[in-house]
Amino acid sequence: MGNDAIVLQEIMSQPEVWAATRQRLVASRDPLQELLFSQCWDTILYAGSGSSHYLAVAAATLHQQLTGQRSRGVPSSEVALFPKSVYPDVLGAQVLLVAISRSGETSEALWAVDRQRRRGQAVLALTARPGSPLAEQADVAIVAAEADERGVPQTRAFSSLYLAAQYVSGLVADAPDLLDALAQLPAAGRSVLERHAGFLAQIAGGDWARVIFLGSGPYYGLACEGMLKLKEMALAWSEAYHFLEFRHGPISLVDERTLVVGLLSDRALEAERDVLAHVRKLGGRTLAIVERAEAGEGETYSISLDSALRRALTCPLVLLPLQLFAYHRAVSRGLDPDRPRHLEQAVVLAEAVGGP
Ligand code: F1P
Repeated sequence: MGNDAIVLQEIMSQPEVWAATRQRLVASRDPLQELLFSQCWDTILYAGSGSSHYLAVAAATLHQQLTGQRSRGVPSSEVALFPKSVYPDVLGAQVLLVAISRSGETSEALWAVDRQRRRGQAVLALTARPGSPLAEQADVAIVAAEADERGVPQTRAFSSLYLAAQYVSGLVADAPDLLDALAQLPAAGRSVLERHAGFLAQIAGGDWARVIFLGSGPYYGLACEGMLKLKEMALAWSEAYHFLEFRHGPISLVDERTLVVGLLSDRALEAERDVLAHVRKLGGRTLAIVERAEAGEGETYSISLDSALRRALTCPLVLLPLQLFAYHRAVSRGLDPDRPRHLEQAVVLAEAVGGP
C-alpha cells in the first residue's frame, strides 16, 4: 500500500504513457483514416463496460461535438442484448462500432463485436492489451500497450484510450491543430500532478458522508468515472449527474458532510458555478476542477489545470485529480486501493450466461 501501490504508480505514470500512446496513434493514422472514411456512417457507436462504458459515453459526446457526426456511447451489453434499442432502424444504415476494453477480453465487449459482425459492419477496437481477442477480432485495432495495467481499477488505460478517441474524432473533424495539440498533454499532466497531488490527499481525508460528481458534455462521462473510481478503490458511496440535473432532486442529499465535485466547462461556466453556489448555501462543500484559478474563486476548494489547451483536449487532465482523490480516500479509510472488493481486472463470463 502507500507509495508502493500499483494503482498510484500507474496514476503517476500517465504523462509518459500518453506520450507513447500518441506515437502509436500517429503510426496508425493511415489504417485508421481508411476505416473512418470508408463509409458515410449513419452512427458512430462507442461501447464498453464499467470504466470503458463511461469512456464510451465521454468519447461519443466529444465525437459528436467535434464532428457533427451522430454518435452514441452505450454499454456493450446493450449492443449485444438490446440491439434494437441501440442500432438505427433505417434500411442500410451504416454503423461503425468503436469497441473499448482495456483487457480486450470482457465478455460483453466481445458479444457486441459478434452482434456487429452479424450486421456485416466494421469494428474499430480501442484496447491496451496486445494479442487480446478484441484486438484480434477488429478490422482496425488501436493497441495502447504502454497503457496496460497491473492494477484492477483503470486509470492510465482510461485516459490513454480517451486520448485515442480524441485522435479518432480529430481525424474525422479534419482538425490538424487539435491532433498536434495532443502532444502538449504530457507536460500539462505532469504539471497537474506536481501541483495538486498533496492537496488532493488532504481533501480526500475529509469527513465526507457522500461525494457527488457533476459534469456536462464530455465531462459527464468523466464525472461517472470519478464516481466509479471512488466506489472501486474507496468502497465509498458516490453519484454522478449532468451538472444542472443536480437541482432536480438529488440536491435533497446535501448536508455539511456532502462534497460536490464540479468539472466546470467554459461553455456553461456561470450556470454550473451557480449550482455549486447553491450547494454551499445549503451547507455542502464544493471542489471545482477549473482551467484557470479565477474560475474557482469562492469554491470551498479548487484545482486549476492551467493547461491553456482548448477544452475538447483537457479530459485526460481532468481525470488526474479524480483518480488521486479516490486513491487517497481509500488510503485514508485504511483500504488497499489495489484490491477492490469483489472485483477482478476483467469480467469474463461463461458463454452459457447469456451471450448473443
Ligand atoms: C471493464 C471493467 C473495468 C473494471 C473492472 C472490471 O474492463 O468493468 O472497468 O474496473 O476491472 O472490468 P475492460 O473491458 O475495459 O477490460
